[in-house]
Amino acid sequence: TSVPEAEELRERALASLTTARARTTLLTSCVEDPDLTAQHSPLMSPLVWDLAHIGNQEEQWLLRAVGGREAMRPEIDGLYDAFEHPRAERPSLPLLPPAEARGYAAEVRGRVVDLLTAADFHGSRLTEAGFAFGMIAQHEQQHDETMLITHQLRTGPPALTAPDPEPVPLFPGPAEVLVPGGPFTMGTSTEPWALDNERPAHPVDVAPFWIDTTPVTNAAYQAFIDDGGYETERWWTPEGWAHVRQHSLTAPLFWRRDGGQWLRRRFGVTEAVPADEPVLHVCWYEADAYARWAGRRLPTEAEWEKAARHDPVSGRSTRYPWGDADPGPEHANLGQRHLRPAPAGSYPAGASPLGVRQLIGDVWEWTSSDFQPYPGFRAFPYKEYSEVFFGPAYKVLRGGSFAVDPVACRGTFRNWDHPIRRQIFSGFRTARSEAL
Ligand code: AVJ
Ligand code: FE
Repeated sequence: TSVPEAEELRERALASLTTARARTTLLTSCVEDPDLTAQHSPLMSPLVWDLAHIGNQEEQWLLRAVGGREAMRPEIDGLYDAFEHPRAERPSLPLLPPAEARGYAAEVRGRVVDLLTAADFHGSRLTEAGFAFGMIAQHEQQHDETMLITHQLRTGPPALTAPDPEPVPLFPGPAEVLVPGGPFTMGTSTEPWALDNERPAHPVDVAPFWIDTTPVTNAAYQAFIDDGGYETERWWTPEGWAHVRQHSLTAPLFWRRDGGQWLRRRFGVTEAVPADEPVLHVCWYEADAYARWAGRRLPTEAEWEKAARHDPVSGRSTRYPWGDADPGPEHANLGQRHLRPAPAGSYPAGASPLGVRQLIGDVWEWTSSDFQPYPGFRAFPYKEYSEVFFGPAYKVLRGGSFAVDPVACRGTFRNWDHPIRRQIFSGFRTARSEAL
């Protein structure tokens, strides 16, 4: 490594870790300690668990695996192992109290910063191009999104505020575009901080299809509700129908009907459901049923990525819909700058070459695909990040939400969850096959 290159990697690693920690600090200092140790939903950990888990993962990977240091507090590893204790169980564990959890995470970080000054970015596959540091920055940001979900589930007065996205001119359309058929490169072998499940790059042949130019809006989704969508069995898969019946689902999570209108609770504030915003907090079953009602379907994961990355002029797959430049505020609603998605049709500068908007940011988009490894997949650096989740129990989500930081967002980035999940910042867009 030349000196300037190593210096650049060091700065990028430090900046990414610092940005993540500022967000973690915000999310764990905007409420009083009892709100950190309480469980706001059985689906979520107490916030104080995420905080110490962030520190513990950083200690295990950066101080121990990269730095070769001894464990600081080996007795706590088990408490913060996500596989040892399901979320519902975590409040009853002898967790570090808030002040200790903060102190532990800060102590780990201080030692990581020391280690970074002498880091060798070509020492091993783990440190190549600063991968381990990037992985840990992404891990912290992913838990920050998880903590933001916990904040949304928490009841009581608002703890967080952020400016709303700028109002935008009405999106002129078209409502859908045709993505030409043919092969494209899916996944990556060159993006230095891409995680194991995004690798390797491989060709995928995709038949021509049409895809929505924006995510499905609340207004469009409300038309499905008003048309009796939740009461009509034929729009649902058998599992989806059983699920909506059993749980009496009638609308997205956090929606409530008040006389003639729909209201929703959003980070402690109740508001009228905004018509032009992408629908949020729907599960895969709801997204799939809506698409069938609309005479359409969810895109496959490969279709989504082709729409997001394939440049029809060069034939190359770009890092993002707008090209290879890192995301800026003009491209996408990312990084918790806002506490909501921007209206459908926002961010013209972030559009793909074919004019598909908001593929990155705003809402995670459900795809029709199960979470599966790419051909040639190798678990790295640990099986519990991706490999143990491969299979039909999880559906892939793409594109990232307003709560995703740019460090954890790429055209290749893959998220996954159970098809019943809707506390996550999930929405969708629809597609249809080109009639041949
Ligand atoms: C990729 C978002 C599904 O939160 O369960 C965090 C990320 N993995 N710690 C999750 C993750 C380990 C993961 N998701
Ligand atoms: Fe984790």
